[in-house]
Amino acid sequence: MLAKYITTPIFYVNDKPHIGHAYTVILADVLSRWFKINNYDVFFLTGTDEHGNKIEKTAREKGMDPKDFVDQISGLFKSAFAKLDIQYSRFIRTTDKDHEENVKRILKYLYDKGDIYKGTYEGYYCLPDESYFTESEIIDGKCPVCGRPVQKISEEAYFFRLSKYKDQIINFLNSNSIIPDFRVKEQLNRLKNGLFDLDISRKTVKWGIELPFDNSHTTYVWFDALLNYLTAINFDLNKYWPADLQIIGKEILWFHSVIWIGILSALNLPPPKKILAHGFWLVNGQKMSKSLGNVIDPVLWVEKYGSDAVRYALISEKPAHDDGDISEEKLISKINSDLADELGNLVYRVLSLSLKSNKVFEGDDLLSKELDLEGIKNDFENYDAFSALHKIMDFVRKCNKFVSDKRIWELEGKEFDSAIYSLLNSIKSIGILIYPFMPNTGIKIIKMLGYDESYINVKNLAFGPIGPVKYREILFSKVEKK
Ligand code: ME8
Repeated sequence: MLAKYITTPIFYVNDKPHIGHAYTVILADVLSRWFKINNYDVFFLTGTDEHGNKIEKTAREKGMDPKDFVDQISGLFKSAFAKLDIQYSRFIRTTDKDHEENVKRILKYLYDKGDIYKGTYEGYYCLPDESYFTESEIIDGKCPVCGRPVQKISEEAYFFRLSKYKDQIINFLNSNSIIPDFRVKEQLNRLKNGLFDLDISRKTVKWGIELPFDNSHTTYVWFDALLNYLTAINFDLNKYWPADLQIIGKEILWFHSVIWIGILSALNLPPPKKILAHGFWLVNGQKMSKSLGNVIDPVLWVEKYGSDAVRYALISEKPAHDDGDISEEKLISKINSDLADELGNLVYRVLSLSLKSNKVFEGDDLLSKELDLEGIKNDFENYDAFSALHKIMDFVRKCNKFVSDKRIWELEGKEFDSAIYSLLNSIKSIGILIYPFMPNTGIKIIKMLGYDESYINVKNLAFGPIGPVKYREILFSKVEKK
């Protein structure tokens, strides 16, 4: 069985998950499920990033012990992901024992190899972003990423010889491995300012993994965090590394396309095959923030509209690499038009007609040519879930048009049979193809047609005798707009 290793970033546990976090894991889940129904052995990793100053500070502010605090918030991520039907292989936490051991083992290896050395760190630190900047990077004394004030600091620290691996990093950046490719230039431009060794330890932070060779320091949270991708597959590195796809948001591409590649090179490991840097969700054109009170909680949406609708709305709204706007109105209009009027309606009308005769349908294939299966497969190979979903929905629309144009409810005999044969097979294909996006809907469709869940596999897409239909149900009801 061919293996596929797909990862998401591990999320900071300073607050509960919002719709942006939900999007990343949904995208990873959609792609993972596609490869699963193509008979790949998929390892899908997600989890939480739990060390560092910011988290320790947030915990203290809440009067909590950091460990109790991270347990609580990590639990919220886990339960949100369960509600969103995220079928991960492992939910890793950087406080997991095996991860802490792995980080120490790797640090020791790099230290013994001479790739980690002691020096003095001088620079500027942005606490909310857990990021360090040089004098030339900060803008008017503010963080170049978030615009908040930075602190000047000078302290003893251990450094990772990132500069030693510049060639490998540049090779990676030029290797066609980043989606979308226009982001490569941004990283190469930033590299022109020089590539400095990375300070990877903190004396001042207590909530972190101690360095195995100097216990007065803890490991810088990003160095600790990136290694999660290896901890999770330590049991079979040969099989799963290099990762096939590492999905991240565009704001952390530097960490993944430069620092991470440097660390991997030092470990003599190849870089990931692809990194997909997706864009950001805005709400009415604005960044989500607590102070604006516009943070969308995915769990509330799932409770109101179901996880399939939320998954559908996010994936269909924009190509992954773009920024986009999301709102409850948009979600509702997608439920009403795409899911109730198009998909739900197609399944309900065709199955209602089929149920009138309790038989196996055979006949001429009048519809499979309308399905761009090659295009869909190709989109998935390019990790373009947005484009694949639109092709599937185009097919749904074509099937509805076929029903109306042919007035199939008026057909009889062989003509009726061929129409129903074609439509039931099309609906079967739609059930299988829509499953990665909307697993509950895919399963419902397949069950109505008389198959069980294990039938959901790309090898079962071919048209053939079909029926009798078991039952029919309404997949999506319209939601009234307030
Ligand atoms: O950066 N729109 O964690 P994080 C879309 N722990 N996606 C969004 C988003 C938005 N508005 N906001 C966040 C970290 N995301 C580190 C990662 S990996 C070794 C360590 C998503 O909790 C997006 O995927 O800040 C982004 O990369 C991730 O959440 C950052 O989550």
